[in-house]
Amino acid sequence: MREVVRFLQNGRVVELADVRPTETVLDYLRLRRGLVGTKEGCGEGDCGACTVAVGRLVEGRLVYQPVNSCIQFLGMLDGAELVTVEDLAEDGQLHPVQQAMVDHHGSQCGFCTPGFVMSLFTLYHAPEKPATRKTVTDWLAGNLCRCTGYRPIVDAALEACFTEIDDAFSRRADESIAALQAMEQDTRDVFITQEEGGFFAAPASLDALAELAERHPQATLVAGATDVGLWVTKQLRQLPQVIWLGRVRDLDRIEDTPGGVLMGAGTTFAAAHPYMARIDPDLGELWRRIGSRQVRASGTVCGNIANGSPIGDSPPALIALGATIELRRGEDSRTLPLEAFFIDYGKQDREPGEIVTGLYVPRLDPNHAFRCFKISKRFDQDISSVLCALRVTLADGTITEARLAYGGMAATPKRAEIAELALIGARPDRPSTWAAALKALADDFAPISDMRASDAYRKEVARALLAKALVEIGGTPDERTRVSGLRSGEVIHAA
Ligand SMILES: Cc1cc2nc3c(=O)[nH]c(=O)nc-3n(C[C@@H](O)[C@@H](O)[C@H](O)COP(=O)(O)OP(=O)(O)OC[C@H]3O[C@@H](n4cnc5c(N)ncnc54)[C@H](O)[C@@H]3O)c2cc1C
Ligand code: FES
Ligand code: FES
Repeated sequence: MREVVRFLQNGRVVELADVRPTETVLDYLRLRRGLVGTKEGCGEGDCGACTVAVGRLVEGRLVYQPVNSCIQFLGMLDGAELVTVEDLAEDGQLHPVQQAMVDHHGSQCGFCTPGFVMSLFTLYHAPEKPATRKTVTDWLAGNLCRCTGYRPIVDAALEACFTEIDDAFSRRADESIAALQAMEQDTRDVFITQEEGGFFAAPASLDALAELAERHPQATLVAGATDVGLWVTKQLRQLPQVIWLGRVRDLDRIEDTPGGVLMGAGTTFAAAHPYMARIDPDLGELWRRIGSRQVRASGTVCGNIANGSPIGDSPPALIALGATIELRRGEDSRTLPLEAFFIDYGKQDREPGEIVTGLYVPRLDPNHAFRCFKISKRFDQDISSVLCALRVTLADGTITEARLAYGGMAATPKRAEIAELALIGARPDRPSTWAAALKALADDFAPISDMRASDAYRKEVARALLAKALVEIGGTPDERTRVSGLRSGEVIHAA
């Protein structure tokens, strides 16, 4: 058992014994360390003013990801390298990304600037990225600026981030990797006790996690904290007992198997992105539009499922693909079709103390066609109003099986079972044959009106998206369109 959290900063290992379970990295930096370069804007992962870089080993390589420090708990830094805006300049010389921001007038009031700089730092260090404006705008979608305007910032990025990597971090990379490897080899479970039974725990193995979760069924499981962080910063909830999944060995494994993709519950959206894009370009595009770089770097796919939200982006698409989920309580494991996990609003098929351990996403067969579309008020970094995903099995152009799932249309992500039945026997290239399926959606769903969309809008969009999917599937290859304009197999930089 280890009773301290350990991370690397500025080439030295920081050890902390006094770690409150939900103390954020931002509060630690600003309030405890007096490092006020990292700013607090929204406190909910939206604006990026609080962005720091977190370096971790990925297959022996040091990879820096942008992270929203306002919703990241301090204990989650265990085993990682933390880089803040104060760490960048070297001997009075600005880092290349800082200098480019100055040269291109990328800052006015300056409040957002440290966050942009840290996102640019991670882009600077990213390997093999296409030097395009699209790469930059995707990378910066999680950083908002209210006064400069984005063009000078994008210009700064284009100048600074696609050159040879040469800074203090690249020069001491071998030492940093050695320090991170040494931390990785410490396989003791972390357990930091608080008053009145509280704790921050970071078990190192799946067995230890399962045992701990069973023993403390009331504890909060935390994966990437992109939901749980907001419970603390926005709902001011007290979470005295936290079990963080991020140290569990191999829980972040992801692999292609002959039939599909197998991922552990620690797999982030960012890590899963290239795998999902290889299943289908629409899925890759959906993934790219989930949150921002910062959110995708921390948020996990299984967290997006376990939270039970009716508007999570991944569940409808994964349900349409026929994904299955794996759960474990104590020593007992079970597997469920993903749709069976969602019982009702706020109610999932998960016992107290039970953890989601992984997910299996089948690949498409040659006789399958798949489409999925996300409708949100803002294109990037916004929650869906409606999400539609369709997988059909075709024989000689006729649908023999359909899996049609929606988000934002019911209290849970849900299959449109009546419309699915109506699709059987229809031909995507003959709209008259699927008119009944469009109509059947009214029997499948009675959506609500809320801040994102009215019930009438949701119904209309649900029909329109199904029609769009069928028109695209039924068209000739030349006529087929994809929302993003990506062709099959084409992926924008996903690492
Ligand atoms: C700014 C912002 C933008 C976002 N945009 C989108 C978006 O566009 N689309 C979208 O779908 N989502 C979006 N989200 C939400 C999305 O990031 C989360 O739903 C995320 O996927 C949750 O995963 P996590 O690892 O962060 O989970 P956490 O926040 O750590 O946990 C979420 C819930 O799942 C439980 N949990 C986590 N892992 C497990 C497990 N293995 N077993 C059992 N329970 C578990 C936790 O106890 C908690 O109840 C956004 C979030 C933010 C902050
Ligand atoms: S303060 Fe806005 S994302 Fe953290
Ligand atoms: S420079 Fe003022 S918010 Fe960006």
